[in-house]
Amino acid sequence: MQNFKIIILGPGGVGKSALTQRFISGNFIEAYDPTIEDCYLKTVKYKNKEYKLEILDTAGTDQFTSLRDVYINSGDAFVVVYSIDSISSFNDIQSIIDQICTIKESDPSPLIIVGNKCDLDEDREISEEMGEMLANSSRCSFIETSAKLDLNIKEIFYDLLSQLINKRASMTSFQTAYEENEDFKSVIQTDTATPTTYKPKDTSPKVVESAPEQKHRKSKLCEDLCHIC
Ligand SMILES: Nc1nc2c(ncn2[C@@H]2O[C@H](COP(=O)(O)OP(=O)(O)O)[C@@H](O)[C@H]2O)c(=O)[nH]1
Ligand SMILES: [Mg+2]
Repeated sequence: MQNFKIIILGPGGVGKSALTQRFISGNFIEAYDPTIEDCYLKTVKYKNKEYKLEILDTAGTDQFTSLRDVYINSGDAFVVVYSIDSISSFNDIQSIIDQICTIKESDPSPLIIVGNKCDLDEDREISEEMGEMLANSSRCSFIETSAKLDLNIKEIFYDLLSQLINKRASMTSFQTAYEENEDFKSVIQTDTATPTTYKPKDTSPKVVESAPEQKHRKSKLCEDLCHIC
């Protein structure tokens, strides 16, 4: 079974833990604990194949930002979250995206920008168009979500999963072609996964809930960083 590590990044209080919990357990957390930093495992079914997702919910508070390099290095895909009712959270995510680009050598994909708390429309400070523009300029996907209303949460992970599968497949076909024919290197065009902008709708494939794996588990990364878990 293929295994992918997804890192959830963003400033404190935007709903990273709430959307992670919503995806893992289906529950919404009202309480705010800025220090929570956990790894979760979930097996999902996508196009008749099973994949294991390791999801790292980072704390995102200022004193921990130096750890971001470590997380980004270890990640296969990234969810960068702001809150639609907070312009400062939107401004803060640009530096996170820049950091991912630097570490991943200008190719941040697969990455999805998430505008969470879209249920708070009356307090909205960031329009959907602003989120889309940032995603277009960063060449990544974009989605607005509500962890509270369970809106578009699965779509975050299925967007990344489809990009991850495409990326790994194109890398494998490139590798095979390269091994078979040296000249192929100069002509091959790799398929890059297409970033997507979502409108709310629920067409996601079924999630296979694998009971023992849903429990919090200390990953290798967690073990390395266990002083903060
Ligand atoms: N209205 C609303 N509140 C949310 C939503 N997601 C999270 N929250 C609340 O925002 C606060 C911070 O959420 P949390 O997940 O702990 O933020 P984190 O620091 O980014 O992990 C908590 O009180 C959550 O209940 C949402 O979609 N809508
Ligand atoms: Mg949190």
